[in-house]
Amino acid sequence: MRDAAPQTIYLKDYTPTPYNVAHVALDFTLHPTATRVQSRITFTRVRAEDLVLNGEDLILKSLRVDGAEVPHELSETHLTIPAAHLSDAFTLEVEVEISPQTNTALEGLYMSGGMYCTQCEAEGFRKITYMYDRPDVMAPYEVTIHADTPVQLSNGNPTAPGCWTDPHPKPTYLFALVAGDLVATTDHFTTMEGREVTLNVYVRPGDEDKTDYAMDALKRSMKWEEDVYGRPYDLDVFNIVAVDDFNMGAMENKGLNIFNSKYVLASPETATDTDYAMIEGIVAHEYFHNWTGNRITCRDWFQLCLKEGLTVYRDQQFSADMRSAPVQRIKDVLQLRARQFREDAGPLAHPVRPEAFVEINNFYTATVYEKGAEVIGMLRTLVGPAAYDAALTLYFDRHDGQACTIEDWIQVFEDSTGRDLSQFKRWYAQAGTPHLTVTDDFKNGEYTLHLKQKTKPSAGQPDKAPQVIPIAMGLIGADGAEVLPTQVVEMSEAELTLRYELDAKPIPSLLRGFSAPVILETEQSEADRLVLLAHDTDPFNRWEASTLLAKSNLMANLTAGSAPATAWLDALTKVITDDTLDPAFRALVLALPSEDNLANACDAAGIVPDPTAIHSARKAVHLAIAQHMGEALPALIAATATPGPYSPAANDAAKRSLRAQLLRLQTRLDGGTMARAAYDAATNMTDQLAAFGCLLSAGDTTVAAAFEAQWRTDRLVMDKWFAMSVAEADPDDAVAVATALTQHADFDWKNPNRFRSVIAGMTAMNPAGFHHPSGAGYRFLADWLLKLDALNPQTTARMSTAFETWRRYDVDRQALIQEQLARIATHPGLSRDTAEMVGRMRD
Ligand code: 0A1
Ligand code: ZN
Repeated sequence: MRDAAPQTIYLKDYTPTPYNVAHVALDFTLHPTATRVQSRITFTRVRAEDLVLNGEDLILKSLRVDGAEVPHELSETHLTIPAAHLSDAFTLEVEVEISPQTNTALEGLYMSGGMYCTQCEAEGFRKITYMYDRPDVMAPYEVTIHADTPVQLSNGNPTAPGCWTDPHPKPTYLFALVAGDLVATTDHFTTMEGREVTLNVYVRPGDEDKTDYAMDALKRSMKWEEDVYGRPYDLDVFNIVAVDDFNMGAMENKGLNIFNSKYVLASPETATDTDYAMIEGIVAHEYFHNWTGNRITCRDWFQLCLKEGLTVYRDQQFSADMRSAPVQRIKDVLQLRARQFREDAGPLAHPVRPEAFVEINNFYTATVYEKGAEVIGMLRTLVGPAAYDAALTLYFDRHDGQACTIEDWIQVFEDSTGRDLSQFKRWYAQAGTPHLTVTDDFKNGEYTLHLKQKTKPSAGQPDKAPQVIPIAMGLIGADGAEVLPTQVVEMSEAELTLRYELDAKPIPSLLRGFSAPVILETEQSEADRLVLLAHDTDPFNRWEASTLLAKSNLMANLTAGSAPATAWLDALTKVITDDTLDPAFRALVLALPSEDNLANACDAAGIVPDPTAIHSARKAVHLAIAQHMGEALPALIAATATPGPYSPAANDAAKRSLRAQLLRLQTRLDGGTMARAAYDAATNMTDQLAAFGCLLSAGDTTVAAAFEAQWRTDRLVMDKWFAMSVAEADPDDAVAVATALTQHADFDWKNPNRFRSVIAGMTAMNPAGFHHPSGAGYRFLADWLLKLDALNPQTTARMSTAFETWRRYDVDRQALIQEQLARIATHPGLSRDTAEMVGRMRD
């Protein structure tokens, strides 16, 4: 393993390096097990100290300083050259040997399906050669690749075959190299400055008919970045490469973005609408990093949210502009609550800017990314859109080419707006989701709202100070008319009272557009929620009202076996059948809170969640909705068909998403008759997969084999087949189904996508199966984590978070989970990544 005694790294210990790097030249001679890397790095001295460079799993072949051999020391993780042998400016020439083929961790230079590729964020470069592998050391690069592959790529502009020059100084984590048998789809973009840019999407031969959408998304991203942020592209080529074996979604390497192939490849027959939307968002995200991340990078990894929060915020803005803004916002908040609120409420809670870590790869989290984006959104709400634009312009002007901190970021806003944002910075420092409790009162023509904020203690943070919460709010009359249009109230103390002179008691519509990532607790009645569902002018809060109604009806079913309230079913049917509303919005209204969400709701209400009962309650409420809709259900299924050729555009996708929800309901009534017809008639993967899921849930015994026979050779579609087969299994059979799938000839567990399909198909998509009282789900997860950990610590550590909610459950389940966590923690040779995660979850 990498490190015998894992060290904790602290933000407070940051120190700049004693040497700067002026230039990096790399020469690669590629070979699966014996790649040679020659580096020529020029350094300039800042302080007369030893030169200590990172390097892991490298075989050193030669080392020279200004052409001469010098004494040096090697450890498992570092190369040290004593200061006495170094001058003010010198060139270090090193040759190392590495073995990409045996690099199963997928960090550094590795092989995927016969092609060479790299992943250097966060600390992968140290597995390529000796270097300061940290983001604040930036240099221009020159790269030469010798290989017998048809294509050889690196960062920057090509100067000759296999030769690349990147003039923009960059840190090691943005270095990339790709070589293999690849084919390109090529297009062009002319920037606002008149630069002609060649755009390529490289894929494996046979996949070239699935690149159009990624290319289209790239061109739209480049244009949007110019129109909205005024930022043009800055090289002559922009390359995207699709790779099958990849730990994450994609990587923003300068001029050479590397993508998990599932976020590039799309055809109507093989990709769903959700895939198309993800491709659009991720292509944009990686492209936007060129300014927020690459041109302006992070001083150290504690500042990760500087690039990630801002870039997520920007890709969300982009997707909102490309599609329906309210629907995008609802989906972003659903994600935030499902992943980030869950993280913030458990043992893995950490601030948006953490202050300590053992393994930085464990901090590419929903908190850094999604809560980081919410913090930017709150800043924009507080200062206003024009001031936000001005601050961003100042940020780009002031910090271009630098490695920055959150302090630099906030300073830009303070300087451009004159505001004191010192209290706002708490959003970066305090972990946990604030609870905002609101009570109201109406007396003698005065309406009063009392607001209180409180954040629960979290690991290392027993007391939390009040944060600045922008609350976008309006007031609605009992008749549904708006009596106060949206205004933004700033709450900066623990308590706040608001007063309004009114004729009658209104219904408050708080946190419009979800203006802050907080948990709102109100005493709102079901009747008031029905008024908001029908009349709120804020689409987010209309949806929020529907979610709260669904939740209370589900909770009533769960705790008392009560049938859903007729008033809610009537209101729901009215919204779902309202043709004036966006079908995507109606689909979101119809989507009941997830099983995990309900488990959390139980926990919040002081009830120990029973995953089996939650599963049944959701089914029962689904059935009640279907029965209540009556004839409207099949009529709407017919009306939401999208005949004609498939288009991934938002309008058609919206109809398909509503139709998929309706088909789910219909399946509860007819046992799958209509889903079978839909399956047989499907001409695109969105419709086919939706019907497939319905049929599996109805216990159809033939559809799985038919789907498999149809798609056996398509690895991305087969990932869906694996995942859906586990997700839709009866909870009592889920472990058996998943276990059988791990014995399937195509279960390549070393491929992170395939591994996730089956393992997360269980842990995330079949919670009642995962939390089965037998504990078999927990054992299944632990078995596979231990197996993968020896090869790929990063993905293992990430997937261990399935256990993070263990405290919610009953003592028996708690004991069963603890048993598995202990088993993992004490496993000999456990990776630093997994050890840190499991350790934090056990604490
Ligand atoms: N920076 C990339 C995601 C990424 C992060 C970490 C990785 O390895 C530890 C790989 C990719 C992004 O935000 O898209
Ligand atoms: Zn990113």
